[in-house]
Amino acid sequence: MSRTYSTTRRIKIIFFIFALLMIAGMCIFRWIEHVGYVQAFAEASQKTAAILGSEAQPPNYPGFTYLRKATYSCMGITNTVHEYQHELTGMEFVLIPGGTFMMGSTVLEPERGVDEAQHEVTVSPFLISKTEVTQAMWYKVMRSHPSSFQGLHLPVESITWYEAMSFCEKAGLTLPTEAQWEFSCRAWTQTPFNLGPNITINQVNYNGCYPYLGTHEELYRLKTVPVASLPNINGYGLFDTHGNVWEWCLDWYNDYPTKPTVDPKGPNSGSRKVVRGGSWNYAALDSRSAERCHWGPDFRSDFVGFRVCNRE
Ligand SMILES: [Ca+2]
Ligand SMILES: [Ca+2]
Repeated sequence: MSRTYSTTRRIKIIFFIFALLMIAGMCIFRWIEHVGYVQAFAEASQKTAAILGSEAQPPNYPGFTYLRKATYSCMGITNTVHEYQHELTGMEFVLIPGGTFMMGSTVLEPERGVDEAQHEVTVSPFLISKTEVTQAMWYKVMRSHPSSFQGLHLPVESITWYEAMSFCEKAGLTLPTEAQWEFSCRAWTQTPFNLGPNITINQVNYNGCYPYLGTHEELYRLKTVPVASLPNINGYGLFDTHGNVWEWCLDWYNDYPTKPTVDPKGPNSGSRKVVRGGSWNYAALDSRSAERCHWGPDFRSDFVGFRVCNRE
């Protein structure tokens, strides 16, 4: 009896040690992976800063007037960019210098989605609007008032992906690709938000009943707010990349590629278009820089709008 018992016990101990070793091994692997991502970000950031620093003359973009050189700092990262005004709409754009970054969330990010696997992406320079498209801008181009919450400086919403594309066609613009959206949102940060590891309801218009990693109730505004009215400017001078309205992207939704890509535009076909950035009625976790959501291109709601980019 005692021999049987001690054999069983020995097996249990061996199994326990084996399990401990497995867990320790996984932790070390995840840690090494995380450190690798941090280094990749830092190297890419330095390269891009060097490229921009060597560029004396701002490039010309047809349909845009050059405004100024501007410097923005966020999370200890400083970016100097050129800014332009779109002549037809009057909207201000930032020239995002482009570069190579790790798109997606790190394995250590709380509340991350399974579709946010980190992968290396290179984006070429592009112009992106500093704010979501407002109702005033929409009216200027489309001569209609489709939004549920009415106000000229509120973001336009209740427009389908097709209607957003129709606005773009008429204005000589386009939607950002998902990669362009995340690159300009992050501005080289790798924290869950471009403002840091967390956000507050005073900075971002999300559903305050569901703060990120929080248990206490916060303010819930129940509506959109005027664009650029909350202190959430990011390291590239963009407002409301977190919250207010979700933003349509150009891409069909699908799993990310696993290999490094250059200027990815998503799959050739699909049934749902990517939206990014969360909104006034979604939890703070949905505002994370890496968060991906998707709806059919004919979906319409008072929490989905868009921002715009220049055409190539
Ligand atoms: Ca937004
Ligand atoms: Ca998601």
